[in-house]
Amino acid sequence: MKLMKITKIATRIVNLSFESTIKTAIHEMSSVGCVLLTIETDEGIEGQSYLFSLNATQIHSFHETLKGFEGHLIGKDPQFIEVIWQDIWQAISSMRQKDIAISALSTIDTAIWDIVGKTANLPLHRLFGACRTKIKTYASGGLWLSQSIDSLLKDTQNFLDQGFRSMKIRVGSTNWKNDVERVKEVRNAIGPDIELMADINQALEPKQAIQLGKKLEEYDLLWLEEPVASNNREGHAEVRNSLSIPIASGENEYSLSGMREMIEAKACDILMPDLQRIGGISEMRKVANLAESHNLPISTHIFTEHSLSVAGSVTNCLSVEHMPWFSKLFNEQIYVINGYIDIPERPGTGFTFNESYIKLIN
Ligand code: SMN
Ligand code: MG
Repeated sequence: MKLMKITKIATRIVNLSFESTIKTAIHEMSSVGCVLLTIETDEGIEGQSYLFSLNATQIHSFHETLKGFEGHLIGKDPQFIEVIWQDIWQAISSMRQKDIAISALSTIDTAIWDIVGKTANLPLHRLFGACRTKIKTYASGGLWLSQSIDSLLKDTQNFLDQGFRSMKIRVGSTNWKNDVERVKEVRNAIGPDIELMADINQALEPKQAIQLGKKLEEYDLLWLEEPVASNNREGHAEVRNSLSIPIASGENEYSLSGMREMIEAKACDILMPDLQRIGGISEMRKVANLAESHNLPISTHIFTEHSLSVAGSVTNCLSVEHMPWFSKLFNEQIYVINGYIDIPERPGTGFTFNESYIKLIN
C-alpha cells in the first residue's frame, strides 16, 4: 500500500458577477464570492473544490478560516478522510457559531474526496458504490421573485429549450395573490407534463404559508420549499400537515445533527442538503443514509457539479438542483438531456478549475 501525504493547500478568492440583481423573498443578489481550494499531495495528485457566499458577504472570513485549517492537513494521509474530518470537527466543537468553520470543513472534505477518487482512478460514485448513471435535474437559475411575468415566461421557454423538464419558481412575496398569479402563469405556459416547484425561502409564518399553499394546490407542485424560518421545525410540520403539496427543506441545516432534528420534527417530505453547509461529500452521504432509514428522499441544493457523485451513489436522491452560476469555473461542463444530467465518469469529482477563465476574471 502506497502511503500518501498532503503537502500544501492553495486558496484563491474569485468573484462571479451576475448580469442583473436577482431576488428571492429574503435575498437580493448580484454576485457570488468564491474561495477556490486546491489540496496538493506528495504523489502529485491534487484535489479541488470551492465554497461561496452570496454577494461575497464575509468571504475573507471564509478564506481565513479555510487557510487556518492547513495545520490539520499537512502531512496527513488523505485516505484517512474520516480522521481528518473528525479532527477538524473536534477543533471547532466549542464554537457557538460554526457556520463558517463547517463551510471550510465541507470544502476540505470534498477536495480530499477528489484526491481519493483520483488515486483510485475512479469517479466517486463508482468508488462509493454506484446506483445510477444519470440523475434528474431541475432548472433553478431563473424564475426569480424580482422578474416580471413576461420575463418568467421567457425563462420557462429557455429552460425547455435547454432540455429541462422541471423548474423552480420563487414565491413568498408580501402579496400572496401575486405569487398565485405567477405560479398560474408559469404552469399554464409549461403545461401539465413539466414539473414545477415553488420556494418560499423561509419568508412566511406558518398560517401565511398554509394560506398560500392551499391556493397553490391546484397547480400540481412537486414540492413547496422552506415555507417558514429554517429553525422553525414545528412550523414546518404544521405547514406539512395542512397541505397536500410535499414540503422540501434543509438547505440551511449544518451537519448531520441539523438534518436529524428536521427528521425528528417531521418537518418535511424531502431533505435538501447543501454540500457547503452540511459538511462536504462525507456528511452528505451520511445524511442521505439517515434519510433513507426514515423513508425520506433527498434533493441536493445548488453545488450542481460537486453533488453529482452523491446523487450517483445514494438510491434515495430524487434530483439535483441546476444552478449555472459556477459552471465557468470548470473545464468540464454538464449537459441537460431530456431533464437529466449524466454522472461524470472522470476520476474524483470529475471537475477541475479552468485556470484561463479564473485568470481572466481575477
Ligand atoms: C436559493 C437560495 C440562495 C440563493 C439562491 C437560491 C434557493 C434555492 O433557496 O433553493 O435555490
Ligand atoms: Mg431553496
